[in-house]
Amino acid sequence: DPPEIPDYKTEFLQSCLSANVLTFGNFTLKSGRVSPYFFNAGLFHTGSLLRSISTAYAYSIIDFLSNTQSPPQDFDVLFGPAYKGIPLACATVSALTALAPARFSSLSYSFNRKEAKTHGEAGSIVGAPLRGKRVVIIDDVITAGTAMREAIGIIEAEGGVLVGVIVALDRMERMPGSGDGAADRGSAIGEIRKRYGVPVLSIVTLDDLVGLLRGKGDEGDLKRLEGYREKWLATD
Ligand code: OMP
Repeated sequence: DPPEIPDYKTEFLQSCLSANVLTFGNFTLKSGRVSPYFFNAGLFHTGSLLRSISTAYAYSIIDFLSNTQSPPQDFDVLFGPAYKGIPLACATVSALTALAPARFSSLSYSFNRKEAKTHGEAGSIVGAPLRGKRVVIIDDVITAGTAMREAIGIIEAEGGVLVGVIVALDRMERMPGSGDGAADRGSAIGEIRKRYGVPVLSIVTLDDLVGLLRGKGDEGDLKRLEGYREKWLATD
């Protein structure tokens, strides 16, 4: 039997706020957008925070697999793009195996080197080889989708078969280069779903964060968050 699913979304958001993984201020993003909040997964560096984030990823995957209408999609490798995806992939494979050993005990992880090696074992992948394997990518955040498209390119070049994507936070933003035209308002996540035909999961979304902050958080932070959301929110 699959394990019972606790309220992992709220628990996860609360641990993000208390560890300052989610912070409020003025942040220039990779896409050039200036955001009133930032999610820094690199701060999940203590043993208990690593357990907390990897357990939340694991519950999201198990939750999806036990609720999906389509036949549950098994996968062979959890791929964590360098650098931030590496500890996430390792810890989440371990968490999945602890929560559902029968299902996940032969699940592997792997990650890419940023620079290809020229000596010793060749190649740019460390961990399970990807050729012919069903691969799920694990990463921290999707904003405009650039980092994710790069990771998908690596999987394809290595001969892996992409079957899913999971991130901790879906910022629910539209893709880069978006003007104000209705056709340009698609989400980064929606584009990946359509183009590759795979599920894209997130532990939490910007909506979950806004929901938690309403009534609890700082009024000013909440206002800025809602304003930013209004400006960059995707329509699908
Ligand atoms: P995109 O490539 O635009 O989807 O941005 C995702 C990447 O931006 C993540 O992998 C992070 O490196 C970084 N990022 C964060 O870590 N946290 C945020 O809240 C926002 C970003 C970002 O720059 O958009």
